[in-house]
Amino acid sequence: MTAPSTDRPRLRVGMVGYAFMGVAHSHAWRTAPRFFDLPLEVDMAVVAGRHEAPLRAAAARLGWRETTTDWRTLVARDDVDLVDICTPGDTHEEIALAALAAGKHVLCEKPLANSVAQAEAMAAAAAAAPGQVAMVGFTYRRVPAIQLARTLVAEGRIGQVRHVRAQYLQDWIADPSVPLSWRLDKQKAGSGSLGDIGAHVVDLAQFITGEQVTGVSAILETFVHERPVADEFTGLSGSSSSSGATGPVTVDDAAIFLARMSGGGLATFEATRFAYGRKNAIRLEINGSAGSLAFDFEDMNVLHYFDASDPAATAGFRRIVVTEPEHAYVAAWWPAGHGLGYEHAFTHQAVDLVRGIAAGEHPAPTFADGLQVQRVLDAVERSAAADSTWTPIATQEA
Ligand code: SOE
Repeated sequence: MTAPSTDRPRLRVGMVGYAFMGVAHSHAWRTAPRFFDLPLEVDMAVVAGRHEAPLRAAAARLGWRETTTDWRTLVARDDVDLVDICTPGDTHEEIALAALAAGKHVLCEKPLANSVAQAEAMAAAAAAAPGQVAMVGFTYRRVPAIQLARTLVAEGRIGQVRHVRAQYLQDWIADPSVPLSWRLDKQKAGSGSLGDIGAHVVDLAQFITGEQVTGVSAILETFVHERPVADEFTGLSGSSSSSGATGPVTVDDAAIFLARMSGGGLATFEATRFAYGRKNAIRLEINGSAGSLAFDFEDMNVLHYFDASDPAATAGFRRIVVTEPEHAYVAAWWPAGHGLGYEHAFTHQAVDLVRGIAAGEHPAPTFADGLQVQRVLDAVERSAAADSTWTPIATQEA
């Protein structure tokens, strides 16, 4: 299952974790060299996980050459150039610091860490290793329609940003009988909907507008406090418990916050996994002084654009199908109109990372970008804990 051999230098990847994100990353590592011209040959060298039998089965299915049940041996190997961290948030800091200390490039799943202190340590370690790339997996940035939205804002096509309306809506735990998983455990995940999916829309709002969130007023809520303990958790929807045992949910089920943007605009954010019928709805609407943009991931190949200078009689939201070869990444794929899916953004992330490493550049989002989002998440939690008190966030140099 390894990519065809070439005389290009190799980038030997070691991945830690092989659940949902590990599967998505594996698909990306395998697919990127087959659709994009890459300056390095990707070698899916080794995958780490705790349990030997499922690890071996996953490695065989996903195309990894070797396995190890100890991530430390993976990080220490001379034949690994990049460590890809696809584990729960409580392990990110330790693995990333070890990988950077061992001279490896790092790709780390989002959110960067479970706390600002951890994210600061990670960003500092990355800054102290300027020859190594350290990137955080805010993957949705690499959806072509999101790239187009950012370009249109940068070109001034909607003018000055007045409003950002950002929602990330899912429903996979709306049913109280869905069992506990690490995503509902504060120790492991850091927070609930806020960090798991709210982090994505904070990143996207900032990425598209080129601005930063400068303050928030927030509410968090946990609707279901006790859930069945899963015998075995097999996926996002989980598997039911037969023992009848229950355990506490220790994270937020929903996060809603008001915010100010650094350009003077106002923003609202909503992140919930209790929105029945919404499976992966990332909805962004941005209203500017000269027009508007709207996006919904559930129709991810489309961007809606309203140009306020159009004659009133014919003005309206233009439905741009973002599948032309002129659009970011699309030329490598299918003819116009054939569309991309969730997995393609992971492939684009791998492509940009490999190209960045070869060019000696630091493709965004860097660990510094991940830290900045972490500061927003932290401000949301502090605000919510203080009856929604307005909580400012210092802007960071872009
Ligand atoms: C679960 O809510 C989840 O898998 C997130 O953790 C991912 O970041 C998102 O892409 C899909 O939903």
